[in-house]
Amino acid sequence: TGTNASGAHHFPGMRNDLILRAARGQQTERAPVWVMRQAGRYLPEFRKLRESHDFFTCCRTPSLATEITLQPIRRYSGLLDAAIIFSDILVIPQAMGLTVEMLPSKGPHFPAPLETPKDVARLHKRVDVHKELGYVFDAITMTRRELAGEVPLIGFCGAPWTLMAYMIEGGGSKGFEKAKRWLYDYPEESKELLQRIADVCVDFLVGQVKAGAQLLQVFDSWAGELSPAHFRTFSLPYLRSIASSVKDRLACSSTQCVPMICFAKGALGHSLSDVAKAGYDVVALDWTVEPAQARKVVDAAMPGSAPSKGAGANEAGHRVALQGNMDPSVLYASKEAIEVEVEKMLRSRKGGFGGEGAYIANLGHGITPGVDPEHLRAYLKAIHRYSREINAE
Ligand code: 1CP
Repeated sequence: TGTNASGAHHFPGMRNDLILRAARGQQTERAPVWVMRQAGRYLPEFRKLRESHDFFTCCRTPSLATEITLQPIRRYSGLLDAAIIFSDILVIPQAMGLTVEMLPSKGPHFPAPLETPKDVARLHKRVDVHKELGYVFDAITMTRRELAGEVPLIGFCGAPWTLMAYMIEGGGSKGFEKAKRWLYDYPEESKELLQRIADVCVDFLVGQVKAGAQLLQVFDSWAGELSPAHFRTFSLPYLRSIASSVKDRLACSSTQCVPMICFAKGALGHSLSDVAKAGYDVVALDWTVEPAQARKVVDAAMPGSAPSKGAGANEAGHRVALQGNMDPSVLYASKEAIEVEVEKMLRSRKGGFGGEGAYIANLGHGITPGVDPEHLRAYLKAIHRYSREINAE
């Protein structure tokens, strides 16, 4: 049947668990690597499939979502250390009752975004994630089976602030003025909305783990649009409560706890130490942060530097791991330049990420549509080569 007596799935054993060990703060023989947006538009096989299927149809059809998730794993066979389930952060606003379309070459579009707090009444009072987002859970379970233990599977969701920003702007935006105006004009109503989104995030992430996700990432892609004070008021508390609620809920249901990654893009210049203390196992860094500096700040931030736990330990008792952080634009440069940048990231004179453990290699944001897939291959190979070299020194 594929499920055991307690209703949990059983999947083939893992043949590569590097990323799970690194996420739990351990030293690994080389740095595991995956890339945000690795399943997507830069891949010709994805674009081909999209010619005959609408974007959200791909998300809602488990066999298509599984196929797209596996495309980069197949193409870069042996080079990627994780798969990320093909979906989008905007499935939560849909589940809450808003219509979201994906317009060709324009991106996400909400025909009727939230204009004033009165519009919040249009959202469903209670969201049953099994009913609204069960297709994501089915895609995760199917993908875990197909992966057959080759690499772990990452589940994800958007963070409350980033999702609220889309729900009010009605799509992508340069300055997020409408959403930021809410924070000044309607702070209490904003907090209520953020809390409602956070509650759905928790149910959704817990459901993903029960379906087979082995690692979770929360994407606060537009955290950097907020002032430091607004980040602390309107983003950080919800990031924190998502981590603690997901961990509590998974412990109660005795599903094994999975490591969680927090990506608060653009907010780490002012809030890295707060994010390090937010209850996540891994802090994802964008490219504006210096690797060695980040390691120092994160280790210093943790109250768990008690000798039993060691520097940088979190509630789970292990060192907070880092993920990142090459500028995705480097992938437009020559393969030689890519190798140079990878080596710098892992081993610079100022100290890189290499050799330290508790580290997952990635870009500082998603790979962009115009990148030559062979340049991504050069990046992945360089990570393997330099991190092995540095670890052996
Ligand atoms: O036409 C198409 O095929 C649409 C392209 C596309 C793809 C491939 C979109 C539209 N979303 C996705 C998939 C996607 N989105 C994944 C899949 C797994 C992966 O390979 O990583 C993930 C994790 C996301 C998450 C996502 N969606 C984020 C957070 C990550 C990030 O890059 O910051 C955000 C901000 C979105 C919104 C979104 N969806 C799609 C676009 C073009 C956008 C951004 C629009 C904007 O600029 O605001």
